[in-house]
Amino acid sequence: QTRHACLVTGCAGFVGSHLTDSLLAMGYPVVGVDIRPRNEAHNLSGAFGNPLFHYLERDITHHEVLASASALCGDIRYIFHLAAVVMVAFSMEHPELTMATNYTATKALHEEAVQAGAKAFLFAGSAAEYGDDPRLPLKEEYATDATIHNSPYGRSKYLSSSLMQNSGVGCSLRFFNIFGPRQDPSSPYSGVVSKFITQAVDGKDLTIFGDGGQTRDFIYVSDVVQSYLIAAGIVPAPSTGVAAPLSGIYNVGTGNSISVRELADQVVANTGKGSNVLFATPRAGDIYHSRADVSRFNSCTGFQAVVPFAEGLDRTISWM
Ligand code: UD2
Repeated sequence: QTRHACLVTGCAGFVGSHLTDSLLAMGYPVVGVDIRPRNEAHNLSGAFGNPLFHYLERDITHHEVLASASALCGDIRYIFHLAAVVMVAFSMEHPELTMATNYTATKALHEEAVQAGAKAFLFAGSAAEYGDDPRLPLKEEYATDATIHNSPYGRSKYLSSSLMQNSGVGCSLRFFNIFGPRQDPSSPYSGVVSKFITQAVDGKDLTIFGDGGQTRDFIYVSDVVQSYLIAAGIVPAPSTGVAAPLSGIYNVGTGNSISVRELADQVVANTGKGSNVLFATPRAGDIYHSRADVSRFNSCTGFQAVVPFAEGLDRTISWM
């Protein structure tokens, strides 16, 4: 069976590299686009040895990304668009760059994809599109222009998701807090799971911003990859057995949440180095509770996250 080629933008990142590896393992040719030079794309060490993989070092805001990618391996039918400014704090200081990267470039790539008659276009949406909406669990329709005042990041993701919805072509998966191996722990704004694990493995103290009662819906990266494959129509939906690309907006989370305090305690217990858990002032703009209503994606496809939180944590700790 012929496998159509895929484009993965942001392929050298945390989620993009896992998605790339899975597509290659299933025999799909992949053109990976990323702004990182090849020698800094450490997450792709497996992919680089694969003859099905083509790497294109490219800023996503440059023109005709799809045309350049197609020149490397012919007709591209599946587009996974993950390249983005990913840090909320950075977006506050660079609102224009954030909009250009996360919205304008998405619009341009989407237009190219529509013209080329692509089979599936998957956009990486975000829980940030809900701002600090206190209504839990968060339903897709809650995100509106009024919810996205928090950050240029949230605004740019919201506008791109709306583009998927309003054009009738393309799908936005709104991810909640993703964690797992390859998540970069090195910046002050890195995900809390990767930060806590690195600190605990090094025997350092963990710092909770606020009282630790804040909760998040943490989803393990392999579940996220599976959600992509189902939404693209590469893998059949568990409930129907039919493989077909989706359009519209879907939350992707577990539907459960745990507190940052519980997370810190579990990490310390599982790493066994006796780190202390300290408390500091809350982070500016932090939201308190976040949890996905996962019923829309679940009722369309039967998708459910399958990796229990504790197991995801163990796998991530083993990887460090
Ligand atoms: C996540 C996303 C972000 C955006 C946002 C939308 C990640 C890494 N970031 O931000 O891109 O989509 O959701 O709402 O997934 N914390 C500590 N100590 C630390 C680090 C963090 O207590 O050393 C707390 C932090 O104050 C927050 C919680 O842990 O209450 C989660 O922080 P995060 O940066 O992992 O993710 P979040 O939800 O702020």
